[in-house]
Amino acid sequence: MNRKPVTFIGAFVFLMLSTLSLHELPAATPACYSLIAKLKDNRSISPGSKEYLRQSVSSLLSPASRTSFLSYSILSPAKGIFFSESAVVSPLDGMMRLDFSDSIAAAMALGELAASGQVESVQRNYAYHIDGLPNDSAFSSQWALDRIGIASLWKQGIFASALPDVLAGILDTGIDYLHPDLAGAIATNPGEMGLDAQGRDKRTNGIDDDGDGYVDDWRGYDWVDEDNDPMDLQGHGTNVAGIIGARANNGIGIAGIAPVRLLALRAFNAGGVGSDAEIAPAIVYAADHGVQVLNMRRQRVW
Ligand SMILES: [Ca+2]
Ligand SMILES: [Ca+2]
Ligand SMILES: [Ca+2]
Repeated sequence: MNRKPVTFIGAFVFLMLSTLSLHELPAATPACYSLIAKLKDNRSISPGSKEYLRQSVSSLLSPASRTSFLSYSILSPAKGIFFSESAVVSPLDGMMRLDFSDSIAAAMALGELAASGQVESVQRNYAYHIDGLPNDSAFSSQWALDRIGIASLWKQGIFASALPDVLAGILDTGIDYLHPDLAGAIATNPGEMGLDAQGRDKRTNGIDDDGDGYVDDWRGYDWVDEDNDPMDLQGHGTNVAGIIGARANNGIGIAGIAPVRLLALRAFNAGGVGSDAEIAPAIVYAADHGVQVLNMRRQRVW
C-alpha cells in the first residue's frame, strides 16, 4: 500500500491537534466530583466480590470522606470478568471511577488514597468540552483543504485507491451514521456481524460475539450511554467526520479529505462534555480495533 496518504492524514490531524491545543483552565476552577483510581491488589480479589472492592476503597478513606463516597464503576469493558485471572489484560483493568458527593470530598479522598500506599494510581476524573468549530462546515473544510494543498493530491488520484484501507477513529460526540455523505464511510466490526450459531443476527443478539467486552458493537460504541449506538446528538462529531471522510464526488454536501473508514467513538454527550472515564476506554478500544489515526480535540473544563 502506498504509505504517503497515511502519513499525510496523520500530519493533518496532528496539525489540527497542535493548533487547537488542549488548554487547562485556572487552578481556581471547581474540582470534579469523581476520581479515577486503581488499587494495588485488584488482581488478588476473588471472583464476584465486588462488595469487597467497595469496602477496600472505603477502608482507605477518613470517616468524613467515607460518608461522601457514593458509588464506583469499573472502566474496563469486561466488567463481569474483571476479577478473573483469565481476564484479558487491558490498560483499563482495575481502573475505577469513584464518585463523591462534592468536589471537596473528592479532593480529600484523592489525598487520602494517594497517601495510603494501597493504590497504583489515583487522579481526578477530569472533564473536557469538545473544541468548537465554525458553524459553517463548508468554510472550515475549505480552509483546511487550502492549507494542506489537497487539490494536487486529488488530481494525482492518490486517495481513491489507497485510503479505504485506513481506519480513522472519531473520538467525539458520535457520528450521524445515517447521514448520506457518511453512511458509506462508517467502519463496521466484522466480529459482530453475520449470523451466530443459532442463526441470529450478531448485531442484535445481545451477545459480545467477538469477546472485546462490548455487546453488539458492530458500528462503534457509545461510552456516554454505555450502549452500541454512537449516534451523534450534538453535531460536532458528524462535522469532524465529514471534514475527514465525507464521500467526494457524490453530489451531496462537502468533499472530505479522503475516503477513509470512520470509526464512531462517542465519549462526549449532547452538551459536548466528556470525562476521562469515557475517553480512556474509547482510546483503548480504538487501539484494540486497529485505528491508525485518532482524531480528538478537547479542552478541560474542570
Ligand atoms: Ca463485541
Ligand atoms: Ca452481538
Ligand atoms: Ca447511544
